[in-house]
Amino acid sequence: MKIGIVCYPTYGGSGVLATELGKGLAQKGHQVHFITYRQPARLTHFQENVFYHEVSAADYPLFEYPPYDTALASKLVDVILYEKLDILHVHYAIPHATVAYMAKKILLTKGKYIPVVTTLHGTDITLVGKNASFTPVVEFSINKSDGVTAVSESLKQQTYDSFDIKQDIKVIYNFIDFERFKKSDKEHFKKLIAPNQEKILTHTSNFRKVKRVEDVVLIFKKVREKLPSKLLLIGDGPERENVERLCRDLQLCDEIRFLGKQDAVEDLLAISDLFLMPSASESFGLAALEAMACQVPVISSNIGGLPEVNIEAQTGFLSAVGNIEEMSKNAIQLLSNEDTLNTFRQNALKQAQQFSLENILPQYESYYGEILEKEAANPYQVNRI
Ligand code: GMT
Repeated sequence: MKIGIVCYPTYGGSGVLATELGKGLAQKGHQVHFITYRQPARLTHFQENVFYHEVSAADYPLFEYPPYDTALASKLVDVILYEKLDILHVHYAIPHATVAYMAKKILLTKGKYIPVVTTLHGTDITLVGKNASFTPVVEFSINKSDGVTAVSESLKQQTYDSFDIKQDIKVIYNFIDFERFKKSDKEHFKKLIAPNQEKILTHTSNFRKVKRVEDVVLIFKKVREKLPSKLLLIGDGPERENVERLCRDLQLCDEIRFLGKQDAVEDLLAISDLFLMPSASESFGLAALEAMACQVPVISSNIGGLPEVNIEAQTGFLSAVGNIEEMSKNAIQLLSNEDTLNTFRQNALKQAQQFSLENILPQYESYYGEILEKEAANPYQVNRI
């Protein structure tokens, strides 16, 4: 198949997932064309069957906001026609599903039909989509997609609850590449961070408010009162300054390392004992899955899709958003008993294996097949209007 992929090229979960999906499909012999405004963060090396097309929105003094949507639609029309793509898969509804619809309509006037699959990732529904000013556009664009997937049952339900959706939404979970995310021996590295065998707690995110990174620090403070430990904060974003200030106020700066955006997250997970994800909203929690694949148990909130990933009292513990007391109690209990910790490590790996690339990728392939067959059976009726 010749597949076009549109996503945010940043370090966010949706961009990571879309890029890994494209790379996986290319490895299986499909031709994959990424159409984004910047080279996706995880598309760093040359790979057979992978192509990249950059969208550049014109910058002209008249435009207060560069017209990205128009530029993307034009690029889609051009690439889909020239490369003769079979299907377009857009990640994140806003504005990608809307722009895809526009490109589809333009292409019809040129005698080309392109089916569009939209994958909902979370904040496009839970935060942005629910902003009343976006609702009509998001709802329309989802309904006009030829196929719609969501990354968890919880997100699927939230989408039905928030919008008037006429489409069947198929749940295809996020996945993990075990070639990359696996426990490896990084003892030398561990000694640098935790010279006295302190426990290592880790958090990865884009430091947006929704991630509640301050809770991570407060949980760590309580853990540290009972157990010698260190905290690794990976990633960067708008809340970083506040979090740094909190660390200073609590006099924890010597115990906490701000590592910024890291490419080799797996090396840091390899030396971690516990992963913290106290988010206020999380449609799936790809970062938690990455940790589990590296045999790191998870203390998380029980929100959104997290209970579908992190299993209570098996792979970690889940608490109500903001329940720092309970999260730290569970963390201390888990870290205090080496046998229990090892059992949780094994459980985390086993649970993560259900979300392997090998299990999930064929689900996307057969979904594309279904959409294309539907179109072939009914060429003039399927969603062309
Ligand atoms: O978490 C973020 O802020 C990034 C966001 C994105 O769209 O890039 O992540 C969302 O998509 C990920 C991949 O499907 C999910 O694993 C995250 O749970 C989801 N984030 C939220 O729902 C807050």
